[in-house]
Amino acid sequence: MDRRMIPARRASAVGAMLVAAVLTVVGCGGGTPVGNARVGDVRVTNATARATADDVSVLYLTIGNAGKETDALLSVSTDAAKSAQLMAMVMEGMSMKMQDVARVEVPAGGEVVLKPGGYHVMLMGVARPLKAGQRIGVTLKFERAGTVRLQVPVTSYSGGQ
Ligand SMILES: [Cu+2]
Repeated sequence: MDRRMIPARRASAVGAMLVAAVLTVVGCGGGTPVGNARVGDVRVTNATARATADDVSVLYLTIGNAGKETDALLSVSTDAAKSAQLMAMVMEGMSMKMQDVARVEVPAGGEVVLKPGGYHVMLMGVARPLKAGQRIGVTLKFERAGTVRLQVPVTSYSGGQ
C-alpha cells in the first residue's frame, strides 16, 4: 500500500511544479505589465481607463507604498491623450466639484485608491475615442520611487468622476 502511494505523490508534486512554472510565465507576460506595475517600494494595481466617445476620459488606480517614507504621485502622462491631470473631488457648498491637485500622497505602509468620487486622473485631448478592451500606455512619476510605465486596460463602466 505504501509503495503504491509514493509514486503517486511524486507524480502530483511534479504536476504542481509544472503548474507553478506555467503560471510564472503567464505572470511575466514578457512586456510592459497590464494594469499593475511596481517601482521601488511603490506598487500600482487595478489601473483602468474609462471608455469614452469624446476626447475626455478618466483613469483610476490603486497605489500601495511598502516603504518607510511617504511617497507621492506627481504626474501622469499617456500617449493616448494630450494631457493627464491629477484631480480630486471636493465639496463646494452643496455640490461636488473637481479640483486640480499637484500631488497625491501615499503614506508609508499604506495605500491610496484613485476612484470615482475621489482622486482621479483626468485625460484631456484624447486623440481617438477609447474603446473597451483597448490598452493605453501610461507613465506615472513618483517623488521617491521614480517613474514607471504600464499598460492600462480600457473598460466601459459608467460611474462618476
Ligand atoms: Cu476630473
